Amino acid sequence: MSLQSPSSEQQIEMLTQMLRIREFEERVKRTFTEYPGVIRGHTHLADGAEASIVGALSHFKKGDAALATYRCHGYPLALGTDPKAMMAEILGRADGICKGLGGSMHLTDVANGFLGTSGIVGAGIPHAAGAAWAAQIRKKGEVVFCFFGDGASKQGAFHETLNIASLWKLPVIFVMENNGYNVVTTSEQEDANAAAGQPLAIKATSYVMPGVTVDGTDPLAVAEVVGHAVARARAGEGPSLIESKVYRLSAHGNIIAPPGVPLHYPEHEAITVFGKREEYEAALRGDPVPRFRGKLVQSGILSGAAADALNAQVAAEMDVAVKFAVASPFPALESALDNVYA
Ligand SMILES: Cc1ncc(C[n+]2csc(CCOP(=O)(O)OP(=O)(O)O)c2C)c(N)n1
Ligand SMILES: [Mg+2]
Repeated sequence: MSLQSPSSEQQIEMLTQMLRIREFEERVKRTFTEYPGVIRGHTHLADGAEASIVGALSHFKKGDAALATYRCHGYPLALGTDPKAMMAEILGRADGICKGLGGSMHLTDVANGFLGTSGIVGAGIPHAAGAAWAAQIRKKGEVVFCFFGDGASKQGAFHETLNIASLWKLPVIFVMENNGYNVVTTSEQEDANAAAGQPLAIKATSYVMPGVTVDGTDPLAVAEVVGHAVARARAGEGPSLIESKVYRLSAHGNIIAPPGVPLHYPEHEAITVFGKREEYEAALRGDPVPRFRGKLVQSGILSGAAADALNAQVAAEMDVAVKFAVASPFPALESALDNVYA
């Protein structure tokens, strides 16, 4: 089945979303030094994965759902969650999207189809199958986008879910974002010690579904393969597995510092821990955000001036989000047990 290529407007929208994600996360990073102590939990950034997130979610329609891991700021931003409410959530404030009770690792925005995230590696995968089962029962052609990391593909939950999703032909698209790292384990170590079979998309074969590896730094390439998987799922033909190859441009997560202690993200672990300066610098040269911007300018889809204006507009939007979040009050103490059911 042939897919329509994204129009110029759609490509500009993709770039806008990629820039918004990058700028938002730059603010998260900067907030650690500009407002020391205001972020009290862990944050995990997705810089390097913006093209994968935006390319995949370019097929999201109202009624669809998405779930992700703790590396989760990009998905709700791409789905329309207000960055002010997201930043307030990360700062644990009452105006946060989860009223300040979730923080960075537990962002949820059901109204926009973002069903949630988890700090437990692989936890969202069976949840996605549940949401897809509900969609199948509703019979409206809705699909579920399930994002997780390469490390999560070694969890039992991944294998059990792919099995049942295939058997029941659930409308779910499993997007494994392979960023080459699993906290302090590199791809090479994973390949040798933890992953029986490469590329990881080969796992799909065991569960009788399509499995494709794609360059996750190219939003158009991701949109193409995910588009086929979405069409298949909407047609009732079942799930697919996409291995989207990205690169983790930041450290695994921030280091939690006590309030008042200035904190910088360390130079990326690829250099400081693994001694992979060349690998890191090559990944920086292929940074998907400036690369896609350059591609649109070069092809005449966007003028240089329009691209600069877009950058400025997005930066201003995210400055407002930080100011809003910092000014937002903390939740009332009595709300601490709200939404606790057991
Ligand atoms: C069940 C479980 N086991 C171990 C951990 C510790 N842990 C946190 S992140 C992580 C790495 C996961 O790697 P990957 O799935 O590739 O995601 P990435 O962080 O690279 O996006 C691990 C092992 C955890 N949070 N949950
Ligand atoms: Mg990983």
